[in-house]
This record gives sequence, structure tokens and C-alpha cells, in this order.
Amino acid sequence: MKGLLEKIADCVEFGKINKNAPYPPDMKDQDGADELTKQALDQGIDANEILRNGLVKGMEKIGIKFRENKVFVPQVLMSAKAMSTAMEHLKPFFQSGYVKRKGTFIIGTVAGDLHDIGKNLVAMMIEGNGWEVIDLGTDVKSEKFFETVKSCAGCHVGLSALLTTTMVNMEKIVRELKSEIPGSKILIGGAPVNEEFRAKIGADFYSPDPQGAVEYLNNLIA
Ligand code: B1M
Repeated sequence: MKGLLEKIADCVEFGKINKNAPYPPDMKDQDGADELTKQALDQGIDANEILRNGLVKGMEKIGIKFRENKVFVPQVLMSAKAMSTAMEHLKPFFQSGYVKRKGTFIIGTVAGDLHDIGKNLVAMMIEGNGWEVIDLGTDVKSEKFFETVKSCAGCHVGLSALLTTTMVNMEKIVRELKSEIPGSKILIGGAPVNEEFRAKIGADFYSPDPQGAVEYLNNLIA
């Protein structure tokens, strides 16, 4: 018999949002992340415990499956939706400061680039792993990254680019952030980017997928 936290992890992993949600078909009419998270709180389970041993566990599993091409973008989006629905119940605990986030991560697609599907996945996976995420959106200029990082001591930054013509804009952002805020780590990703390019522009880390970015950030605080 599975415990409540394990069931919550399953709901996130398989994208079961709530009881009425038809997806996934083999979990039809079962409680989803929404109901189970509420039940867990009603039973007095600590909000931290629900986050770490329920929601985050499910998110970690889907992240690994996505990396291994065992699931695809739509499944990850369903998991993220299940996670964010459950998070609504935990929000008051975050807002009161009772539950501590791992840190803050600022992410955006660089100037000139409007692609945001990959960036959104990375943001959702990182948020789902217990980080606070500030998503600056698309077509983000270096000034915007700079002013956001300045107002947020100790946060780290993620840059995404999908075009060979816009990945070059990462270099300016990295140079400016590094010279002014050397303590912040800068991660880069996106289809045209690779490790060689990372080394050339002096970013701290390149990940081809969201899970690599999650693991890098988690290692920073391990
Ligand atoms: Co665009 N587009 N597009 N497009 N588009 C590509 C990227 C392209 C490869 C298509 C092609 O020609 N075969 C090509 C780029 C060529 C190049 O530069 N080498 C291209 C082009 C040319 C263009 C336009 C210039 C087309 C035009 O107008 N003539 C134009 C540019 C607009 C602009 O940005 N200024 C354009 C527009 C668009 C749409 C608006 C129509 C739409 C974007 C919708 C949106 O994002 N909201 C679009 C789409 C959908 C694509 C394709 C089809 C799919 C991109 C995508 O979302 N992939 C793409 C072709 C393709 O890839 N098959 C293409 C799925 C996504 C999950 O993957 O973003 O790589 P990806 O993210 C991955 C990883 O890269 C990684 O994690 C994600 C999950 O695994 N990752 C990170 C991403 N960011 C990360 C950050 C990290 C770590 C990992 O740390 C911070």
C-alpha cells in the first residue's frame, strides 16, 4: 500500500492533476496531486515534507525520463501542471517563510530570440525542484538580466537561445554579469549551444537538458 507522499510523487511523475483530469487514462477517477496534497496537509504532514518527498521526487523522476527520451514535452508539461496545482496549497507556507526555497534562479531567452518552450521547461523543472524562479521571458537584454541579478543577492542565472544568430548575445550578458557580480553562476542551454561555446564565452555551466541544470544548481548548495 503506497503512502500519501508516494502517491503525490506518482501524480507529478505521471501528470495526474486532479480527480476530474482524464489524463493519464490509467489513473482515471483517482485523486490527483490537487486532492492528495490537500489531504496530506489536513493530516498534519509538514509542508516541507510534502514538497521534498512528494512533489520534488515526482519531478526528479520525470526529469530523468525526459533526459533519457522515455517521455516527451507534452508529458513534462502535464507533470508541471500537476506540480503547480499542488503548489497552490503550499503557497501560504512559502509566503509565510515557513518553507525555505533552495535559492533563486533567474532565467530568460536572450535578446532577439522569441523561442520559449525549452526555457519554460527548464524553469518549471527548476521550480519543481524547490528553487524560486524569476522568469524574465523572451528577448531579454543584458540590462534586464543585470538589474534583476543586482536586486537579488546570491541568485544564479540561466540563459537560453535557439538561434545561431542570438546565441552570440549570451557572450555580452556573461561578460557584464561576471564583471559586476562574480559570485553568481551562469548556466546556458538551447539547441545551438554546446560545451565548446560555453568555454569560449566564460559561462559556468552548459546543460543540454533541464535535468542537468537542476543537478548543477542542487550541487551548488549540497
Ligand atoms: Co523557430 N527556429 N524560428 N520558431 N523553431 C528553430 C529553432 C529552427 C532550428 C528551425 C529550423 O530552421 N529547422 C531555426 C533556427 C536555425 C538556426 O538558428 N540554426 C528557427 C528559426 C530560423 C526561426 C525563425 C527565424 C523563423 C523565421 O521567422 N524565419 C523565427 C525566429 C523568431 C525569433 O526568435 N526572433 C522562429 C520562430 C519560431 C516560432 C515563433 C514559430 C516557434 C517558437 C514558439 C515558442 O517558442 N513559443 C518556433 C519553433 C517552435 C521552432 C522549433 C520548431 C522548435 C523549437 C522548440 O521549442 N523545441 C525549432 C526547430 C526544432 O527544434 N525542431 C525552431 C522544443 C524545446 C523543448 O527544445 O528549445 O531546444 P529546446 O530546449 C531544450 C534544450 O535545448 C534545453 O532544454 C530543453 C528541453 O530539453 N534547453 C536548456 C533550452 N534552454 C536551456 C537553458 C538551460 C539548459 C537547457 O540552462 C539555462
